[in-house]
Amino acid sequence: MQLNSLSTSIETHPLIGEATSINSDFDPEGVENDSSKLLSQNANEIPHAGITKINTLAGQKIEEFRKVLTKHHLEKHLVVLQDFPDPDALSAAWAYSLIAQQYDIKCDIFYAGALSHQENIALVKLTNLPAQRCPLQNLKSKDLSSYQGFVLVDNQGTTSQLFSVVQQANIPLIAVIDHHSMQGELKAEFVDIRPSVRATATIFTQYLQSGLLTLDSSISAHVKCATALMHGLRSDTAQLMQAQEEDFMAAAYLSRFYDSQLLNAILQANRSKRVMDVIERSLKNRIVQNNFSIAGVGYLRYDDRDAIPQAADFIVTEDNVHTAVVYGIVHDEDEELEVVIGSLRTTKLTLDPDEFIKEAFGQDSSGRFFGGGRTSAGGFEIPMGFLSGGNENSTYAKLKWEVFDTQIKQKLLRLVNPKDNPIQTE
Ligand SMILES: [Mn+2]
Repeated sequence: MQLNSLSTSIETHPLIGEATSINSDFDPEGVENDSSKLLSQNANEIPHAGITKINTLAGQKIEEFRKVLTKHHLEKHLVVLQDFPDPDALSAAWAYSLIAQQYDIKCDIFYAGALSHQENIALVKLTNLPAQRCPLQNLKSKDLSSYQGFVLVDNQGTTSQLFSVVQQANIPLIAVIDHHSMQGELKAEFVDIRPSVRATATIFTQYLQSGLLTLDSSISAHVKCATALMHGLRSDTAQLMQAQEEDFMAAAYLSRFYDSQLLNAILQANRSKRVMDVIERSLKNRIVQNNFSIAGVGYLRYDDRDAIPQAADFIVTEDNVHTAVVYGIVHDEDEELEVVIGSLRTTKLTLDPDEFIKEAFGQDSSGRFFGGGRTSAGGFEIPMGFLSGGNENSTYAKLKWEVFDTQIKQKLLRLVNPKDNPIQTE
C-alpha cells in the first residue's frame, strides 16, 4: 500500500523542479526507510516494483539530459565545484565533461579552495583528473565570455565562492546535478536533484549506463573515470555501508570498468602530520554530552581544512558517541579571510544532519543557511567578516577563538541538551 502511494506520488511529479515538493512532502529519511522496509517485506509479492519505478524516474531524467546536451552542442561549459571538492564531486564533474565531449562540448572544471584531503590529492594526481584550482580573485579577473554555460555538480552553489561570480557574469546555468537536499530556488535548464540517492557518482553512473557515454575498457580515461566514480560512490556511502539499491547497482556497473589497483593506491594515501595534529587537538578538546562529542580545534591553515571532517570521522568512533561536531577557524593568508568551518558526523539514524545544522546555526542576513547536510554527515561555514585577521596580536587571536568557540558550543548544546531540545533525536 505505502509503496504504491509512494510510487504514485513520484510518478505524478516528473521530478524537474519538483524535487522540492517530493522533498517537503516526504522526509527523505522516511521515504528511504519506508521503501527499503517494504522492499524487504514485500519482495516476494511485488518483485522489483520499487526498482522499476526508480529506473523509470532516472530514465526520464536521462532523456531530458540528452536533449539539453544536444541543444548545447559545440559549446564550452564551466563546471563549478564546491570550494573543497570531495571524490564524489571530482569524479562526477569528470564524468560530466566526458559525456559532454560526446556532444562536442568542452569543459573546464573549477574549484576555488583546495584539495586538502590526502586521498583527493592522490585521486587527482593518479588519474590525471582534469579539475583546476581557480581562486576567487583569478576567476574575477578572467574573461568568462568564452563560456556559454555553467553546470553545478554535487552542489547547488551554496558551497562555492565561484558561483556568485559566474552568475554575475550572466552565464546561463545549464544543469544542476546533485544529491543534497534542495538548497533553494535555482533556475537551470536541467535539474536532477535526487536526495534519495547517496552519491552524485551514482546519478552519473546511471547516465553512463544508459548510453550517454559508452564506457570502453581499452580507453584509459574511461577506466580512470570509472575508478574515480567508484571512489566517489564509496566515500559518500561510508564504503557502501549506507549505500541504497541504486548505489549498489551503480557500483556493480562500475565494477566492470574500474581499476581496483588504482583505487587501492588512492586509498593508501597517508595523512599529513598537520592533519594528525588536528585530530590530536580534537581528542584533547572534545567534550562529550548526551552521546554528542564536540571539539573546537582552534586555528587552521586553509590547506588543512579537510583535517576537520577527518577529525570528526575519528571522534565519532568513540564508544557511547553517536554524533561528533568538530570546528575550527580556517584562515586564508592570501586573502586575509577567516571562516569558521565545522563538520558533523553521526551514526544515529534518526538524527538528520541537515535539520540539525540549520536549527543550530540558522541563517545569515540574506537568508542563507550557514550549512546543511545529507545522511550521516553535514557541515557549516560561518564567515568572520570584520573580525578576520589581526592574529599577529596573540591576545586578540586567543580572545577571538574563545568567543567563537563559546558561541558555537552554546548553539550546539541548546540542541544537545534534552531539556529544551526542539529536535527529537529519539
Ligand atoms: Mn556527494
